Amino acid sequence: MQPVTEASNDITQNIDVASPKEIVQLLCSCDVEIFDGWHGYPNIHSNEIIHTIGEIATAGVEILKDPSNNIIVLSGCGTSGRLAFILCRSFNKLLREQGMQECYEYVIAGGDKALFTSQEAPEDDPEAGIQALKQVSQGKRKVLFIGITCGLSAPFVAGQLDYCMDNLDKFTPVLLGFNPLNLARDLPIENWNKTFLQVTKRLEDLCQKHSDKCFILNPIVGPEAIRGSSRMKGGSVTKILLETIFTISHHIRDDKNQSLHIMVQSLLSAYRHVYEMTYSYMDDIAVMIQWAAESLNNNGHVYYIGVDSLATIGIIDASECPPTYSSSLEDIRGFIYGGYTTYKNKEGDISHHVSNGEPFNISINNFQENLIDQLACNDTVLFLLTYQDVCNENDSVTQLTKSILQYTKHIGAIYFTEPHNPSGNTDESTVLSYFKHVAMVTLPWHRIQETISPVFPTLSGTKLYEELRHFVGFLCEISLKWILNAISTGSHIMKGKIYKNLMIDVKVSNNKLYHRAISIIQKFAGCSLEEARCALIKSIYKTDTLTAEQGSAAISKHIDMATTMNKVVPAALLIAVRQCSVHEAIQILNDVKVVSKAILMSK
Ligand code: F1P
Repeated sequence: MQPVTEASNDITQNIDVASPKEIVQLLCSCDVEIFDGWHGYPNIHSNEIIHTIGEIATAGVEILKDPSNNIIVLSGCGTSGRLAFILCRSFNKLLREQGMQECYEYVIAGGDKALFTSQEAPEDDPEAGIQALKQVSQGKRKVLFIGITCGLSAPFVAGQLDYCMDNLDKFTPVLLGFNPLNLARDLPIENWNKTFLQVTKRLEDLCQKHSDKCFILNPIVGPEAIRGSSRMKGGSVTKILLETIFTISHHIRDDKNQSLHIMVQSLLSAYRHVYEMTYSYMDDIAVMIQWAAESLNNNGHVYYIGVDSLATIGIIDASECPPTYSSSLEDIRGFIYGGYTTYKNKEGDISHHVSNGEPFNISINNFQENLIDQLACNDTVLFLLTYQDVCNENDSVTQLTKSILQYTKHIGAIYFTEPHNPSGNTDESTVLSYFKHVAMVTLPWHRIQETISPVFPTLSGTKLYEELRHFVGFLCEISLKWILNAISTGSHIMKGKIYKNLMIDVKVSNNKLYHRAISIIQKFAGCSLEEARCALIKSIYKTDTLTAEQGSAAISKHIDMATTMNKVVPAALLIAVRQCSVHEAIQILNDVKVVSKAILMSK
């Protein structure tokens, strides 16, 4: 059986021919599975999952008692590592505000470069994971380690979990992912002696022996809207669960008598209210998908411009498009006021340390210096703002908006009003008047307040709002994540990148994606696994006759070659479907341009 995270979602079978509004409706129907679950598997509201969330939150409380000697490490690859970064950034800010020492650390395979571009090789390397974990936890007494891998598959995380299990006196390992445990990846990991499934089984056994020392959190949220695109539901549920866990850890430090079960339920319900509210802005999201699609279809660009944490969501959404849609690094980009100083990643400004620094230029200054003069009418610019941001950056947002308007009319804003007092003020309406379209998003604060007030019986009104300001920030971020995921996914669908609900032109840039590519070829060509594998390798080495060496090379060798190549999987598909030569397949792709059309013509 296929892992749930790699399966095709029945809901989105026709998403490739949907209108922008229909795309948003389909994504909405898919995302509800985060809350309602899928096919009777345990979901985020199941008792055992709520219990585990409470247990991990309690383990967090122990760490927070001594933040100078203890740390919480969040680690993952790709999107999972990027979310680890955002979460650490937010909770360290909360610690600073509470006058405490920062103790959240993120680890991302490939280091900070991977926050902006995909870094393939380290994701498949358990030893790299172990080394990164050793480095970050050196000299610490207790470590709560959260290994995030949506597919229960990343070798980088497998190595780290295994290392934690060898050192249980110091580490409390937690595995976070979204497949049933028996569907964890059971394929050999190069240069290592265990599969992910074996590591999972070891952890499961240890959880039974030491129920307060190791945890597995794996609610099932159903297959992704675009097959395997775990940045979507996988990323959202990662964010929801970890924010719930650590918000609780921070709030029960002084008040242990609270019912953990009620706390968890209440916070999760708040996210559901926000999910419902977000998709009620369907028409606004559809307008922005249409704009972004027009830009991508006319060789234009989409730029997200934001302040503080909303900007980080924008930068991350943009960074996921090249690995997900094989798009160029320039197609969709994100920028943040204050650049790296505000971004607060560990390695600071890395634009000077890399050969092509352009995708790493993330500050508004870079946008103003390098891009604004090149803007054209086929570009879309979307501002990501909260009420507070508009108050703080009023003049500069106004100036920038006016300058952009000289070049393009596709300038919009996703604007989060002040939920506690959404009546608005004049500054706000002046700034917003420059945008051609504004999605005015208002969090359902009254409903949220009703849901969470039993958790904070001594607080109400403004006091409750102030106490939970950071949580309100999380709710705006998840709402924005849903909106931007819809815009970037929808616009690539309208560019013809998707066939049914499948990204055919997937980059073969890590082990998981190599196996996904073979399964795509097998499914669409209706051929055997071996025939699909051969077609893929022929496409990678651009040859009709494989040498013995090519045929038997390690998977990592194929990945090394394929990572920098274009249209490897579409060409392999044509080879398998038409039984044609590599040359002919490439010729067809060059003539037809839109991959899904080339495949359709060949079926
Ligand atoms: C990690 C990951 C994804 C990325 C791509 C390759 O996945 O880097 O974030 O989108 O699918 O793999 P996982 O370990 O969280 O399953």
